[in-house]
Amino acid sequence: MQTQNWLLKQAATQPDRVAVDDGATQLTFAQLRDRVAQLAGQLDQLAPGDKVGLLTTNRLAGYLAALAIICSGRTVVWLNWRLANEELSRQIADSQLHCCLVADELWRPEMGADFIRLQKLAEIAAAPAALVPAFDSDRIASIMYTSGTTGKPKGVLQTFGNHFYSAVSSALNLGLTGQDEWLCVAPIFHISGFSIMMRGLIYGMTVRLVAKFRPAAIEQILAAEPVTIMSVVPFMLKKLVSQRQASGQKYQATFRCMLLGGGTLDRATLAQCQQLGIPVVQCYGMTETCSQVIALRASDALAKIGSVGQPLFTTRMKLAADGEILLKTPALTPGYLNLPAKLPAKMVDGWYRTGDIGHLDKDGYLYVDGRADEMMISGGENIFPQEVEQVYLRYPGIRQLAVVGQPDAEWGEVPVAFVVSDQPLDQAQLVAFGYRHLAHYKVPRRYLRVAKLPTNASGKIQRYLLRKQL
Ligand code: S0N
Ligand code: MG
Ligand code: MG
Repeated sequence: MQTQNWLLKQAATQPDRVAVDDGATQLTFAQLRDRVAQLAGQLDQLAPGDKVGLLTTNRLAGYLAALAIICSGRTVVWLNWRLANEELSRQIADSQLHCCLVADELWRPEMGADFIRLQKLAEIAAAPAALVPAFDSDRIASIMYTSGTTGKPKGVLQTFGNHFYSAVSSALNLGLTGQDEWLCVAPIFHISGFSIMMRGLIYGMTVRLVAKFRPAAIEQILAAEPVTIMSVVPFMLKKLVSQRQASGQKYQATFRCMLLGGGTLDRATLAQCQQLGIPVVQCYGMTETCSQVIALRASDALAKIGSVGQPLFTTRMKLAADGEILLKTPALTPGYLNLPAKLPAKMVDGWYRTGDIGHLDKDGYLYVDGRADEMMISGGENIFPQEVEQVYLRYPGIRQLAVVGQPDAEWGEVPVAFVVSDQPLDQAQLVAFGYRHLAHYKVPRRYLRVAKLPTNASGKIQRYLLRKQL
């Protein structure tokens, strides 16, 4: 299947509608098309290859660069700017990038010649390029890395078809009006944020781009601007609730949906949202499904508090005997970069095994109860203990360690390490070591020295026993 290039389509049919607004600059779809064509021409001069890395925060320059990459027929490889250098290097090597675009705010002089500062790209003399006229549904639009139980990050392939089905399914659930404006403070390097960009192009909707999550500033936007929908993770919603309680300020009456994903939220905060009239719609999805595939209807939000809802129109869901959530959806990734056997290994009879455990109520609404593996979620970021453990096994004197999640009121969960070591543990040095080699959110907050780790008969660490000790 082919569709007309979504940006060209919107620029032709509603050229004067605002496509993106970062609070300082507003670009209509026609202006966005022209800016993207200009950047695509500059990108062609670099001859960056068919895959281009992008390291950016949610700033307009990064937003434009992403669109220039995909609208020039290339694939954007999203890089999480919170990662440590060696983590980024592994992903860049894995995706065989020749060129990585870097937002000015993240640029560091020690970055090599293949890292092109967006400012430098904008200075290249070039004529605007002709953007690809159509998007093939099977073409890879984007790649996002996720970690896993092997501790090795995998590049999730996302096609234009995946993005299209995802956006249409979301609209069939949440509805779509000509006035919709979606606030995007969720990182665009995650599918929580990038899916908003894609919806913007597919719906012809304004995206209100916000570079940094500051609760008071977000509240100000929701109180003063015609934003109708915002995507949040639990951490963000808790901060916004506290902010609202402190300020007493109300959001615009047109604000109709706080789309909550990326982890579970405690019932007390959900009840506070009810009291404050914040219209929370819980949803469930992942990088592999190009964002939400299961969601509540706004009308069910109160009656089904705590549930993530029912499958969206194009998704089917069932539970395995052990409660694992299984999915069939056209938004499912066609696979992982360079790892052809990986997705088939996660399929059972044509169903995708999510790794999440859940249960259904009598009406068929899904509740997510936990994970089949050891993954934890801190502030919407997934952490696989194996990845952290592999790094710390390089630390002098550490013979064995196990990282487990400790419940945390602010972040949801934070990593804590149980360590078998020849030497006494220096907490500050252990943290400093982690900060050099890992994204900061992956670094254990505490290190507990133990004589040995509990294992079962086959030698596997029994992490649940460690979690009990916390
Ligand atoms: C929560 C965020 C915004 C916190 O970041 P903030 O406040 O900007 O932090 P900084 O000022 O940069 O740093 C301050 C200190 O905090 C540490 N830190 C930052 N983030 C974390 C974290 N997550 N955990 C622990 N610590 C953290 C910093 O390191 C710093 O400390 P020091 O100085 O010591 O380094 C930020 O974390 C954030 O943006 N989180 C959200 C990420 C996200 O969007 N995740 C979702 C991923 N899932 C999906 O994409 C699938 C689901 C989905 O698509 C979806 C999700 C939500 C809503 C809708 C959908 C949908 O389906 O459409
Ligand atoms: Mg506006
Ligand atoms: Mg940091």
